[in-house]
Amino acid sequence: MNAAQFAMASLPAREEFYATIRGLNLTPLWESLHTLVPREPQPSCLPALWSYAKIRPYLMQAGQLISAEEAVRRVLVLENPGLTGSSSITQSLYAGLQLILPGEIAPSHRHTQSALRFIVDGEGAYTTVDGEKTMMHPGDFIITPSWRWHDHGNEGRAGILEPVVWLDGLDIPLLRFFDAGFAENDVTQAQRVSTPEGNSFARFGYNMAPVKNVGAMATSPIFNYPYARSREALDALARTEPVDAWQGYKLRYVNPANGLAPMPTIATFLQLLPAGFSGKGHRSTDGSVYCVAEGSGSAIIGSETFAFSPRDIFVVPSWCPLRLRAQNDTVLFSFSDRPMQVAASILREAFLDD
Ligand code: GTQ
Repeated sequence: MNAAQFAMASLPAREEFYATIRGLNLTPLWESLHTLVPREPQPSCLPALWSYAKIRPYLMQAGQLISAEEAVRRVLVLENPGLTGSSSITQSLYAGLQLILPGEIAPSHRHTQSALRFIVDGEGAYTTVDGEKTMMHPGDFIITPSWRWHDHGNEGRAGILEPVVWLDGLDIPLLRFFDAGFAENDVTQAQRVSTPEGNSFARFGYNMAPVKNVGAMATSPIFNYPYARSREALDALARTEPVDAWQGYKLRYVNPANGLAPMPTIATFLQLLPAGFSGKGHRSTDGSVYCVAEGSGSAIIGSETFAFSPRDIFVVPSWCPLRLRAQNDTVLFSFSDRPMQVAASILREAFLDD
């Protein structure tokens, strides 16, 4: 048969054939090849921004409806409008805003999902990871490694008792994809603190490392990267080197034990955009979640423009160009699944001319 004959004869015959083989758990690749192997990424994930000012009243309302103890984690999930029902902000990552009120404890548990916290609002909360406690301050980037016990609490600070809110970022969708999720609850609500606060930072937080008993560490042994220090680094860069036309002054957080990202599945970044910055477009296959630490401006994501203010969160889908503008000095925290893509040698990025 020639091509024309195939086209003429085939349509009903093909449909019948597909129906028949469906019963044998078979499907024809040629009907879906272009979707399965696209010319370039076709994310279901959509550009979106969550205004903190709009969300905060609902978070506080949640605080009146359920306790942290009953909820286990009192979180409003930031669900991507293109991924409804999946509790995902990108195809591979989860994000949510967690609230803990003064006096509350979010009970100890552990899971194979890795978690990051970026502190958004309020003082006086802490997290304890495997018996080491760290206080949270706005802008701090805190890690909960895979399979480590962790509980969170809010005991106030210097007489201040206020709600504390942070952004949670987890690799929940990725572990769901691999069917590799395990979790268990601890026997106690709050762990006994067995390591004095600051011990991990003293060992690894000063460009030095212990000389004894350091094994392989897939996740960073620093579990609180304080904002004050990261901010200082960006400030010094802005004083001492020219600005990058695409990303301003952007640094990645590092696992000092191996030089890689702080977590095996999630990379994190902090960048400073000087007042008046108007960046060129950049795109990469690692869709990213941004949280505004300071300043205001706009994110042009694909063809949509989102004005941002402090504490807002926005998401940039894979391969979607991002252009950043800053009205005043702006600091953005961000995270993505970059380490997974680097490990698989599939990461692509492009710095555009405009
Ligand atoms: O704090 O352990 O937003 O287990 C989702 C799942 C936070 C946590 C989330 C979690 C946590």
